[in-house]
Amino acid sequence: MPDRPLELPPRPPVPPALIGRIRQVVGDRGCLTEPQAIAPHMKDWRGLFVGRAPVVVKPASTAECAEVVRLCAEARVPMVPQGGNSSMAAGATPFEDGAEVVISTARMNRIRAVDPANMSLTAEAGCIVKAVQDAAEQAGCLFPLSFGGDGTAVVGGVLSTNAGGNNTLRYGNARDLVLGLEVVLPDGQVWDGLRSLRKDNTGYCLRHLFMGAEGTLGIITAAVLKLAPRPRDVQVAFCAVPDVAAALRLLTLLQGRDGPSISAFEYMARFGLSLVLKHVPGTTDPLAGPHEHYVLIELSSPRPDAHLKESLEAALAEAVEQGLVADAVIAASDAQRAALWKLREEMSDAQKPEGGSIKNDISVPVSAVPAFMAEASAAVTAALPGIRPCPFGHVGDGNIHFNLTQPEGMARDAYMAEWDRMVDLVNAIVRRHGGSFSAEHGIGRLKAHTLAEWREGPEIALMRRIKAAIDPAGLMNQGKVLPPG
Ligand code: 2HG
Ligand code: ZN
Repeated sequence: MPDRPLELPPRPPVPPALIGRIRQVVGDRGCLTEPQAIAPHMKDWRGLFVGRAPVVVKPASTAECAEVVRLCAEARVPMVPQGGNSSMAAGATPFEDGAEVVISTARMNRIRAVDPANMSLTAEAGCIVKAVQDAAEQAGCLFPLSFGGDGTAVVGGVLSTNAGGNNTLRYGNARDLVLGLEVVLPDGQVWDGLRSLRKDNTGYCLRHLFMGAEGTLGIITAAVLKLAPRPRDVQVAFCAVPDVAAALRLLTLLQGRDGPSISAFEYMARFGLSLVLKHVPGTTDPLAGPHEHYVLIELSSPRPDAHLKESLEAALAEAVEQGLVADAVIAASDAQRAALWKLREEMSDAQKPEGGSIKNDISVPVSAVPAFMAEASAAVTAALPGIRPCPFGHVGDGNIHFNLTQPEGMARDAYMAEWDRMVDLVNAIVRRHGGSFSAEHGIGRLKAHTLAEWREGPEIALMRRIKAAIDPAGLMNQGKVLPPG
């Protein structure tokens, strides 16, 4: 396991009197202290860290949340904001010393308003992303943020981490989908920035500070989200490509023919697909024989008569002629479309039964993906023979999950002890290509120490000054995002 101790002076335990005062605000339902009830909130989604806290608070409203934060701030007790607790970087898990109050947004889960004429929707932080997608659909619209974990992740969490997902190349990251925010600040004040304006040039754009801050600057309690027109023609193809460079040439070809219709362009290697086929019941290989590299393409349009199937068929025929596609299938029904997407979305879970997985959520310029993949595979294989690279992800926007499955037969703990060595090797290559060590999963506890190595000049100092200005007592999500010091 990666070793990420809290580099702070010892912190005092949470005073029992504070817990009593919090209980008066949120009631018994909102104040969990039973070990069984709080256990799920102590462990990060990846199972890398198990923390401890004497209480998990679940306010039912912004007013309750603000009062809880005010009480903690008054008592100088550190707080850990938590959404769906599905952070891939342990951004929402308390440390092991039991000195923090976990504040979960789970009960703040109302859709406050849907405004199809303004193409916006106002949701509270605890709304599951899938519920927002469903509410948008009922209004004849689309909430375009979509990823494998969207049935667990919640609005506050995806905005706090600026999540990406499968449709970034068309609709942007989470922060691009936000018009306004409501935030409980670290002293308990509420900033009501729930404006739903498309144009609003009124000074510094504060909402963007809280997105990507992973709860270190306050707790996002609600957001006005942008909607898009609901697609009525959606086509999905699953293609075998001879190599990663061909995948990119296929992307360029598609962009030239039908760029605005591309809503996803995802990469999978055979190894990852073979794990899905092996471990996920009900999955089958959609192509006749095995291939080393695959892409999943989705085209979509709000026009029911967009003829995307014909367009996709013509593009793929051209790609076959050019040697960019070896084999392909286009889904002929909703069920087939879902089955093809399942192969991609199960990629993460399918790695778990194979033992330890070291994850690199990296991005490089799209054009650099083939070189990055070749160099990174060679480097890790040379450093640890038998290691099994499992690259997949959002190649259309340059974000590759360069995951590394442990060698067969190696002890899991021994493999996980290689975490930093493997990640450093990969990151050195990412850096050479002008990429990022954290593309869409955030920094959390896992990568806080790395940030300092990657940000030079005034950047870290500026971040620290912003942190000090908004959270002068430094109580929000200590030890996450910003490197210690
Ligand atoms: C995905 O794209 C997620 O499926 C998870 O971002 C990636 O498990 C991972 O590394
Ligand atoms: Zn991803």
